[in-house]
Amino acid sequence: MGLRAVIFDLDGVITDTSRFHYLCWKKLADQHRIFFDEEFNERFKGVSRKDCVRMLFPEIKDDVQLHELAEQKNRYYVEMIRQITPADLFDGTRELLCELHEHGIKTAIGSASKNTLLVLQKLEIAHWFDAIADGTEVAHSKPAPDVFELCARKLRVACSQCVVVEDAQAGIQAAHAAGMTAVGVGSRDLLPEADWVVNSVRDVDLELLNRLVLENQRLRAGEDKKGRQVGDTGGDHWVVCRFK
Ligand code: B16
Ligand code: MG
Repeated sequence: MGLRAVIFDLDGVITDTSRFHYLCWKKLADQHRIFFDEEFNERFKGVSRKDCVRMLFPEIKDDVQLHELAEQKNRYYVEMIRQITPADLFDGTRELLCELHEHGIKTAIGSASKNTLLVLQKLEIAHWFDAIADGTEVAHSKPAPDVFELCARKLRVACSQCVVVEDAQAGIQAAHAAGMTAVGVGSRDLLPEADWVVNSVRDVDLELLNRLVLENQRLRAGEDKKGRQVGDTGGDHWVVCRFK
């Protein structure tokens, strides 16, 4: 019972690379005179490069052409992430990881990005995690549960004892599809399905994560078998009973 592992999304959760992804898609879209803005970009968060390029160019069916466009975007992105340094790690990440490790909680990175290792190397934090799973290792990207299930297998922890920290709606859905608890980083409007929403990792601590896992485990155990929404008591906290 209780929390045993925390899986962190990479882009947009522990560093601001989601901004870089946006700027690179925007550059590509502008070159092709396609409208692209931050609202449209929300749909790209947590989604594989291949799926993003299909969304940006829905009229193009030729795989070779789509692949070349995706490669172009990636060249822009790789160039941009060269500038990342350890100072680009979001505030609170190091402290949270230390707290988790001190209490024997395992940690992992679960990212859709095929550039995950490069970004972790630039941040100099790859060795802080017990496991890393990324877009190079899974067949289906978020909202499919694959990358988080792979993290759980690598950590040898049951999915029900994992919390995922995510900034993308696709990532929240992937966590839930894996049977994990999901903490959203961002706004409740954009992450309506998250079990809890925070502004940043600074607002996350062991006590919160443990409480959310226990709540979901109680729901799973059948305290509310009706599959209805269990609203809460106030604040911005509400739990969706998914375990029907
Ligand atoms: P790449 P995450 C995701 O990373 C990004 O949110 C998403 O915008 C990007 O398209 C995807 O990685 C693939 O990235 O082109 O580097 O393989 O949020 O799951 O850490
Ligand atoms: Mg993300």
